[in-house]
Amino acid sequence: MSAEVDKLNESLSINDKVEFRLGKGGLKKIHITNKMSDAEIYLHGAHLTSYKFAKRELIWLSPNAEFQNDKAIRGGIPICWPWFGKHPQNASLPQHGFARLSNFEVSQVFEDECENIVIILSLESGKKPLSMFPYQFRLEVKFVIGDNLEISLTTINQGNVSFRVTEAIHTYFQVADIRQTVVSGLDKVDYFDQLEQTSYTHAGQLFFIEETDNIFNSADQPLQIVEAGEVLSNINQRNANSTVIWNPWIEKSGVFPNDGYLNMLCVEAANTEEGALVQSGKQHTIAQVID
Ligand code: TA6
Repeated sequence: MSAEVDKLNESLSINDKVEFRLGKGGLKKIHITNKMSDAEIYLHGAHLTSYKFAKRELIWLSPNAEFQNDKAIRGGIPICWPWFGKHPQNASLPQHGFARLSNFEVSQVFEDECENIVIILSLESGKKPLSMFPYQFRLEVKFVIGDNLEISLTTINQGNVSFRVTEAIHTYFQVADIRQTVVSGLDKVDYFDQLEQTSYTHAGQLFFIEETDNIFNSADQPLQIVEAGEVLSNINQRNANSTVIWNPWIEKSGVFPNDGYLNMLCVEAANTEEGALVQSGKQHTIAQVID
């Protein structure tokens, strides 16, 4: 495995800025250091596990996260694709799709004109059983790492028939105490409460006193995570019909450590329900930008 890491470093590393390393569980990862930010991305799942701006960590990763080829990493930024949640027809298929369980190839690594580091990881249909998703596709996950973090998923339809995907950039934000945290930008926005299976219209800021699993209709409006009066993150999304907000609270926090639910909040750019249509020969991109 370290020979593979050496090979990646020979062809794609950038001096003092981008280095391939052997990460936890022997999985390959990319370490990025920029002027103001540092990040870490595993090729398994194209999964970002850390983004620090001015040394402050913005992303929550479970201290109990498992790093194995056949498991999704808990925390960080899982990529849910080509379906979000349960598969609509076949419940035996993995929740949130197979991207977060797949090993991605490194397509491009470069520094752009604004000194951002750009990493593009890809996954192609040839590597996946047709029974999972019977279409010819290429998925590109692009990370632009600089004074903010931009993540985009581009679904490219390489076949002769159109298909739909549902998807999410399932970001786990780090907070000190979820009970002191609010999300603003959702006033008067309709949402579907997944726990009650009922639709509502939200009013004011969103605060957290219990398990929350809501799918908000999105007009790609800007959002903010604010804790005890301090803005922790500004979040913008593009081409997403939904924003999913999730905290499992105590009983459902599963592999989280004790009280881990207090330190995290998922705010996800997503295409849920009918998802996104990708016509033959065309592509679709969803993005989330965090600063
Ligand atoms: O995005 C919210 C959600 O779909 C929740 O319903 C919850 O199940 C969560 O994702 C985590 O899913 P996971 O498969 O990673 O345990």
